[in-house]
Amino acid sequence: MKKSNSLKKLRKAMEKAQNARRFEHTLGVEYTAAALAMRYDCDVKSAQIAGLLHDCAKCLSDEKRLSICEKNHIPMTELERRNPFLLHAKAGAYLAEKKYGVSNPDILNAIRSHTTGRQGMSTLEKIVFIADYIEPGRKHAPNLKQVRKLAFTDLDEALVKILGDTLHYLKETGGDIDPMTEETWRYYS
Ligand code: DGI
Ligand code: FE
Ligand code: FE
Repeated sequence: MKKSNSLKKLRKAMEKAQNARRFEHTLGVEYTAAALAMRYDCDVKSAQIAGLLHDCAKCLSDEKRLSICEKNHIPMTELERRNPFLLHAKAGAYLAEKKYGVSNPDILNAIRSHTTGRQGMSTLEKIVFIADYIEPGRKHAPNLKQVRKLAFTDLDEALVKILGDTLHYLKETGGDIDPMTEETWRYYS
């Protein structure tokens, strides 16, 4: 698969790597990221590649995600070890580079930061983070209608709203909050 990051090949690869529902989500993120890239003068193909690959490690087992990170000396926090689903972002960035032949660091960063965000995100990183949340297949997030409109009006405001709603949801459900999610929210608020 190396060096073969044409969109068609990547779509085929994701169809194989993911279950049907996740693959639908992947396609939704691909074209939503493309639309946001058009709106915000970002490279459209990069947005498509990042959208297609952002969840490439989502359908692996937790053991596999942990072993990818361990073997390749990717630093993990205690919280990530306790919630290895969070590692699908870091492991995904690794696979995007080594297995799917992506070398553009902005695309790799967008995959790596797509769940918690981070300080100083690029426009592409914000686009993928937001597209992940608003793509048409998402149905249950609060304020979805408002956030979808906001995404095409003000990228940073949309980012803050999504992070705020996610933190609120995690507090309500008692989910372990990654300090990175709070840090990103604080940074952009
Ligand atoms: O992989 P997806 O489901 O498409 O989307 P995602 O990678 O953004 O993951 C979404 C989930 O991640 C959602 O249920 C909220 C959760 N999440 C985001 N930040 C944190 C978090 N979960 C925990 N436990 N802690 C966080 O800080
Ligand atoms: Fe994800
Ligand atoms: Fe996703």
